Amino acid sequence: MPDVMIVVPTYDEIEGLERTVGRLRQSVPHAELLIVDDGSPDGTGELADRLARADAGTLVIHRAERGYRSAVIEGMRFAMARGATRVVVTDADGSYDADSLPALLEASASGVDLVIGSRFVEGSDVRNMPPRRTVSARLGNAYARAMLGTQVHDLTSSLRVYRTRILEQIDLDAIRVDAYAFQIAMAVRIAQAGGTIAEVPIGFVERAVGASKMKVAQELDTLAAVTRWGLRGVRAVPRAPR
Ligand SMILES: Nc1nc2c(ncn2[C@@H]2O[C@H](COP(=O)(O)OP(=O)(O)OP(=O)(O)O)[C@@H](O)[C@H]2O)c(=O)[nH]1
Ligand SMILES: [Mg+2]
Repeated sequence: MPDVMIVVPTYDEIEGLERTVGRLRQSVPHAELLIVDDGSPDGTGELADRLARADAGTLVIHRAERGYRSAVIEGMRFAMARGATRVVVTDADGSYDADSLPALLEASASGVDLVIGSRFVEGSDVRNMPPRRTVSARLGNAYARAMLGTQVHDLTSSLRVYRTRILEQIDLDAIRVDAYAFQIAMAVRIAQAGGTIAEVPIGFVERAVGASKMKVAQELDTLAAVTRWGLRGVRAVPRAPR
């Protein structure tokens, strides 16, 4: 059984999926890769089946329901049931550089429960991010850091490596928020479960193909969730790494 499972949630990613999967498989050949597609109307699911037929290390789940959070959680559960010790989650659009993954896995192998591929730490290489997005991501992260009392600079990155031993201690069904707020909620839950969190610099290029599924509404939802949690005294202070 592979030690590492890469979970790639997809919705209408026909333009970028094959390249992204190819790069991930090349970068971390010992890992299995699971595509979780929610019945994409553009045929992403059929493309995923074709990729899986051609490569024993690529697997697919087709779901009738729709949603980033539930797709990621279903992928995490699949990985845990398969005996993986680490679950990578990343996007299908190729924004997160697959070549960054080995460094994240190294940090994870040293025992860190959540390794975040960070766009906002020394050494990261972010390209083509429109100023509006950079400003909202940086301001949003600064606000979340202040409200939740954490040091993490990129709470909303969707390239992450989770150790399954910490996922097993979290009630994943209790997380009701989605998109960026889901990323923050996972960091909060891991800190509350006594887990460790580290950030590793990555390469990031703003989506070049396909349409965005994340909208301004989700940024506002995230702001509202962080405000709610902060006022309620929720804190995301991870255990210090040994
Ligand atoms: N299975 C599934 N995947 C989804 C859903 N919504 C988004 N995704 C996937 O989640 C990943 C992140 O979505 P993106 O649209 O890239 O979000 P983003 O990176 O914030 O925004 P962009 O600037 O457009 O790249 C992509 O791989 C999407 O295909 C969904 O409802 N179901
Ligand atoms: Mg993206």
